[in-house]
Amino acid sequence: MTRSIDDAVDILRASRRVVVTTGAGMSKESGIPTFRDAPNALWANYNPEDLATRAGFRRDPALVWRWYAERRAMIAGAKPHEGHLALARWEQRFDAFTILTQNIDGLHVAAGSKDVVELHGNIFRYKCFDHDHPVAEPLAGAGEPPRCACGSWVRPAVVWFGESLDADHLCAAYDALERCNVLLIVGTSGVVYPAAGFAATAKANGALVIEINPEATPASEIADVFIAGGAKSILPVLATKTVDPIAGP
Ligand code: BV8
Repeated sequence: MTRSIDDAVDILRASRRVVVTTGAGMSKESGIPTFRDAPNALWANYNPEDLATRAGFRRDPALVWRWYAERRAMIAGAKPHEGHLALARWEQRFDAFTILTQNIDGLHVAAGSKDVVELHGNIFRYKCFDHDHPVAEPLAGAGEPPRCACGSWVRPAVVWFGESLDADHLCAAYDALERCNVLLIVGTSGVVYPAAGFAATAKANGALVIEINPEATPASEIADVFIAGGAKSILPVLATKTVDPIAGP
């Protein structure tokens, strides 16, 4: 692993424009279960297609509302770890440093990162199910799920399967991927699109790809460097070893 860390540091030192894409593995060491890692994986007891979809919500709005309320309560107690903080510190040492996260927990922003695209929304934001009306935080006990002023349901402002991502977010993501010298992929199983396609997009644009994950994923096949490890321990090491590229080596 030391060799791969040194290889990654060499690439980062020579880079000025960085994109980092993160998945649930980035937040695992903040105490938030991932979707697939047993035993307390989020999807161990639920099928995502039953819950994280419009049809699933229509079928049983109270169940989906409660599933998100349980996750929100757990996430509310989570704090950014040293890996999130390392990314926030690292940001100002490059010409561009964009985080494209699939996570809805808000931990990158909480850690102080400024250029964050929450591709799949944020569990602490709400909207109207039928018309996307913005909805302030519903009053506790306001029924499950509460109602929008227009009479429709209130839902979490997250992107469900089968829903398109926000056009501005996609535009920002592909613009950053087109211009970056390096894509850092942290803590994602690389299954859910369009985020799962970012590695191929970056490679096609001439960027180098570094992946940090305890296990190999489909992206590992095209990554230039694979670091087998956890986000909390690896990211601070990379950040410390990467001297300020603006000032040169
Ligand atoms: C869309 C929010 C247009 C809600 C989520 C192309 C091909 C095939 C299918 C599609 C395609 N394009 C679109 C689709 C359909 C679908 C899709 O991708 N389906 C999959 C199942 C095949 N995509 C969509 O619907 C997207 N919309 O593209 O619109 C469209 C629509 C329909 C058809 C065509 C086009 C919207 C997807 C967004 C869904 N919303 N979340 C909520 O959270 O409740 S997805 C959710 O699951 C997450 O956000 C994340 O994206 C995904 C989970 O993946 P990971 O984050 O990677 O987590 P996972 O548990 O899987 O892995 C954790 C990893 O961490 C592991 O690798 C583990 O080894 C590692 N790890 C563990 N510990 C650590 C660690 N890493 C580092 N450190 C550690 N300590």
